[in-house]
Amino acid sequence: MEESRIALPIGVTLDRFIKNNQEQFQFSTGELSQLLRDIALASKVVNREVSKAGLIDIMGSMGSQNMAGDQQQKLDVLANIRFTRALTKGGEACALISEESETYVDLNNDGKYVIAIDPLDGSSNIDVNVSIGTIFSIYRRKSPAGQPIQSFDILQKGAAQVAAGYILYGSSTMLVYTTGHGVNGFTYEPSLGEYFLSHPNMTIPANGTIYSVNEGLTNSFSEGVNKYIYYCKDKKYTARYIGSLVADFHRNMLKGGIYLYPATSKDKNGKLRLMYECNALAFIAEQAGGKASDGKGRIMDVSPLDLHQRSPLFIGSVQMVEQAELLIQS
Ligand code: AHM
Ligand code: MG
Repeated sequence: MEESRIALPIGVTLDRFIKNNQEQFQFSTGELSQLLRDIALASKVVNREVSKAGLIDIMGSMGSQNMAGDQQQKLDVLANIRFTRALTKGGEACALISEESETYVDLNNDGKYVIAIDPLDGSSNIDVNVSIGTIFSIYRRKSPAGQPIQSFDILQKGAAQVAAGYILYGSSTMLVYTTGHGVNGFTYEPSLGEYFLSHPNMTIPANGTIYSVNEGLTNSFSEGVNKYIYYCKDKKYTARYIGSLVADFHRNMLKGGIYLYPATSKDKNGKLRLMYECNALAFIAEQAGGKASDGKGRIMDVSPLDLHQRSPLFIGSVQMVEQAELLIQS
């Protein structure tokens, strides 16, 4: 019988890609490369658990809440453990902050890097078999060594990120990351246990026709935000909203679009976290030629004051984000 699938040529693995591009890093000692490899390894373990979620008893709520008051899912907790362990072993990081942990996790005091992570984003979608993701940011600490100082080493602006990325556990699993030299995407081949370069030099179309927002909240958005939503409807744009930021962002990055989670009358700073969600995706968006704003200005220029600070987010195709800013500020 004739083989109906087209075999792709053996591609570049993530490991080889990281190694080949190591000299692009500002401080190319190999430690940042190792951190990226550790994150990739942990994501393979999480991927295995996510893909078995219907079969083994890891779906559903832990019955506990994280510090932001959200219900923790078992998989949230597991993913947090997997990434924390993977990043502890190598000694490259001095601190880890996570959406699932109240305070920072003290790692190796000689480590040069600080990691911010949302181990499992879109967690309300776990039980219903919808795409979820992991989001991470890597910063270089400012103090030379010793116990990291939260206000100095950890609470850095997004503009200080040295790397950022996400893993999308979807119809296939993808890892997308940047170190400030463009954005590259890798698809996981489960039978080989490897990520392969599948989306080199990713760019976001400058304009698009998709808008992604929780429209059920329009009554609590500002007039300016609603003006932009009416603008999208007038233009007959397509509404697409999964409720998993990574999945919504990834689709819009490939096809052109905008994702918005504005402030609401209840949540004055919106829902998303600056350090775990907004900054990482903002870095990727900008590196792909897109834009990320909090409605007033560039997300990556915001000075964080708190580990779990929230921020409104408008992100995606540059022309769409600029149009949204224009109407919000009018
Ligand atoms: P989480 O980190 O607790 O999963 O929350 C973040 C998620 C995003 O992935 C998603 O875009 C948003 O919350 C959906 O929120 P809502 O249900 O209010 O539309
Ligand atoms: Mg999240």
